[in-house]
Formats: sequence, C-alpha cells, structure tokens
Amino acid sequence: MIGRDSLESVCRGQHTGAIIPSCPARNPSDMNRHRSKPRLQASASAGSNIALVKYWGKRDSVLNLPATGSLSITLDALVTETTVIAASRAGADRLIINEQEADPDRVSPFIDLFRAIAGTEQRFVVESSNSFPTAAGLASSASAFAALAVAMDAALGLELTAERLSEMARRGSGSAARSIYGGFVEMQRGQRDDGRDATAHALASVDHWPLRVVVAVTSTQAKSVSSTKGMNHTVASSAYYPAWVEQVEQDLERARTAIAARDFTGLAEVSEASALAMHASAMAARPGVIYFAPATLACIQAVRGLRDNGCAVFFTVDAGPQLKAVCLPEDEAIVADTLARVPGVQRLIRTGLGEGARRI
Ligand code: 2P0
Repeated sequence: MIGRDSLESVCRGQHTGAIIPSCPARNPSDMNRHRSKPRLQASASAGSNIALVKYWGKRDSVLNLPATGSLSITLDALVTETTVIAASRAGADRLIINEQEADPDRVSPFIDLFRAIAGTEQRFVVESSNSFPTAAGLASSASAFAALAVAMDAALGLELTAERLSEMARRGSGSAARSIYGGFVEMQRGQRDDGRDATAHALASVDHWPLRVVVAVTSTQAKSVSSTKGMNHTVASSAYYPAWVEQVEQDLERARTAIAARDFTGLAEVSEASALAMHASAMAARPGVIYFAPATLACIQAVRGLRDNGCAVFFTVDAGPQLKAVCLPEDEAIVADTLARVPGVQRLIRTGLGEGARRI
C-alpha cells in the first residue's frame, strides 16, 4: 500500500495537474544519458526499510530534503511489487492498490517527475501490491515509492543511475530513497539546495551481517499523526529538536563503525538512543506527539529484559506503535517467543535483511 504519509509528501500542495514546476527535470546528466526504448509495461519490487539512525525533520519541504542523514536496514519480508502500464496520453493516471482502485492523486505528482525527464505526457495505470498486511500499520511508503521509481524508470527507458533513482524516490518519501539499496544503507543529508546530493548509498551487503528483525504489531489502527505531519510539527515547535539535529552526525559515525566491525552492542546502543531521542523530540513538541502505545513500552521493557539476560537484541520504534526488535539469528526464536507473550501484541512479522529495489 502506498501510505497516506507519503502521498501527502509527494507534491506538498504543489501539484497543479501539470508538471511540477520545481522538478529538477532535464538536468544535463539525464539528457546525455543512454536511454532504452520506452516499454508498454514494466514491473519492479522493493523492500521496506527501518532506520537505526532515524530521519526526523526536513530542511526543505518542496524537494523533500532531510535535515539530517539517516541509516537503515532494508527488509526482505516487507516487499511492494509495482507494475506500471502505459495508458492513453489523454486522461488521468490510475492507481490500483492490492486490486482496489485508489486515488491517483496519490501518485500522479510523483510520476510527473519522470514524465518531465522523459518529455512525455504519457499516462499510466499503476498496480501495486504488498507482501505484508496493509492494515498492520507498518511503513509502506518506502517500498512503494522505491518500487514505483524503478518501474517508471524502466517504463520510460530512462536508465537512471541508482543514485538518481534514490534522489527521485526521495521526492515520494524521504525513507524511500534508502529502499533503492539493500542491506545496510546510509542516506546523506546533502548540502546542495537542489537536492542532487541528498541520496542514499549502500554501506554493507546483507551477507556482511545477516541480522534478523521481529516486528511486534501492537495496533492495526491508522496512526493519528502521519510521519510528515509529526516531523514538521516537531521541527516547528519542539525545543528539543535542535539537540536532535546536533546528535545525528555522531550517531551516524557510531553506527557506521559498529556495522563495519559487526559490533552488536555498539549498534544496539546507538540505535536505541536514536529512536528514543527522535521520540523525545516529538514528545517535546507543543502539543506533544506520542506514537507509543502501552504495549510498545511493554515490548521495550521485554527487549531490555532479554538483553539483560544475554540476548543479542535491541529495539527501535518509528512513527507508530509497532516495536521492531533487531537481533542475531541465534536469538530470533526467544525474541519472538517473548514478544508474542507481551500483552497487547497482536501478531509478529519476522524478516531478514533484503536486497535493493529491482526490476522484475
Ligand atoms: C525513518 N521515519 O528514518 C523515520 C523514523 C519515521 C520515523 O522516514 O515526509 O514517510 O514522506 O519524507 O519517509 C517516515 O517518514 O516521511 C520515516 P516523508 P517518511 O524511517
């Protein structure tokens, strides 16, 4: 499913029905690049990702530029598959999510970015489906926009580089820039005003350190405050937000070092600290934004209890009440057993690390 958050973020009030004026279209590298023949149909898949060093806040809402870098792992069990089919040039795009017709305004501004590069008015039918339960309240905008970026690139024969696809995916959703790559991924804040350097890159492959993730679903209700709204409100009103921004660079360095050395304790410390600091900055907004449910906190205590007993596990929580426990493979069974027993946990989803977005 293409999440509502991401859809709000696609055009951020700019979509006029025409090509988005602020689009970095037709830059020289796109024009000189080899292109293949446009296709009538193209398909792509992408895994969702979870951040270990969080992204929270933008330095530019129009180009969707993050205020800080972030670092994530791409997941193999939470996958979006998207097919784009060329339709008539007149009329509107269509969007079908899990076989149900959806509002195309949710993707048209994003497709406009690709149409601008290709210099075409071609409309598309977008068919998207998720391998994971759409009602589970798990972020799907990352996998959705990464898959759609790769499918649009293929359909229009653009042959964009992975870096450029990451930049394009970012326009759909900040976290989508990371899902272009597999394994351990870092998103750069970037310095440029045009966003060309606000892209992700691969840090380490899945094979480097095949961690496991157990997601404890504590609620299937739609979240009350979307990520985009929550982060914008935090930036605008939280006295703790500047402290968050100041901390991220050091957290990124610690996480990179821990990943390179497969230092689980080091990665656990920095990941939990980043997640809690992100939530603390949101809670300190006025009014405060609280994504935790009672069961989220109970899961946090359970994870820390396991770690006290020697388990290699740590938690992270995003803009919703689900708890993600990251662990070594040998501890996955006990982590799953323990979380399944926490009151309020409705179901578990178990996943490994996955590859980046690709054509299928
Ligand atoms: C992350 N989140 O780093 C953070 C942590 C949620 C909490 O990226 O506004 O849907 O579309 O760029 O990517 C979710 O935010 O936000 C997110 P937009 P997005 O994973």
